[in-house]
Amino acid sequence: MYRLYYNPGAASLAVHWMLIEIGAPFELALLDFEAKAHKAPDYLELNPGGLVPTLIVDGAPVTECAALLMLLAERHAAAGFDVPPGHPDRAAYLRAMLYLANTLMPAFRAWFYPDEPAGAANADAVRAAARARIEAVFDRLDQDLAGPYLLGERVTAADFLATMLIRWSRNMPRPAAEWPRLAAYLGRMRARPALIEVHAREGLTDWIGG
Ligand SMILES: N[C@@H](CCC(=O)N[C@@H](CS)C(=O)NCC(=O)O)C(=O)O
Repeated sequence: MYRLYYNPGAASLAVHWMLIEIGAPFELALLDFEAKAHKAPDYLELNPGGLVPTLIVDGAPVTECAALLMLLAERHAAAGFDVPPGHPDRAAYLRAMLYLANTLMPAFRAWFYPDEPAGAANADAVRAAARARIEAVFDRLDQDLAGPYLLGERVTAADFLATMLIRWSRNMPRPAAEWPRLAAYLGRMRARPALIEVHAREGLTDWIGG
């Protein structure tokens, strides 16, 4: 039984979504960000950065959204989301996961927490730079889309990460859906029943329900 520490719509969403897709038994632990539950000592023992997600796997905490997606895909390979060593798409898979985690995720961090890098006085400049970086990634994803899904004909762990990150652009000046191939891609991903289900379970009503 897995246990997922989450906050609605946060970086835990992709993990929650994959847990539903693979049909693994899990329980949820909601962290109230307003109450700073993610900075409480008992949670910091699990996740010293005070971030979500944390997934308890075989009794031990594992952090980092991208790592968790790859781990779950590998542990539940029958669900078909893994790209194992030796597979022809392996290099593209590793590249996609690390590119999204290293490039797009930190840019969103800067967009949503613009005071962090250089204080409130520089928040506008940080946001502008973050927006430019995010839009440059969307240019590239739009160009690189290898088929109906990120790596081609089938959904992999990379699609969970990409879709969650893309969702975060929904209220930005240029949401990802303004890129034509990304819009078609999102149409396919957003039709997945488990993505609709995770929105319902996390009480999210925009983007999918709205
Ligand atoms: N690199 C981490 C980033 C996680 C992250 O930034 N989570 C955000 C929510 S999307 C968070 O916990 N924010 C609360 C905070 O920073 O206090 C991961 O991929 O798991």
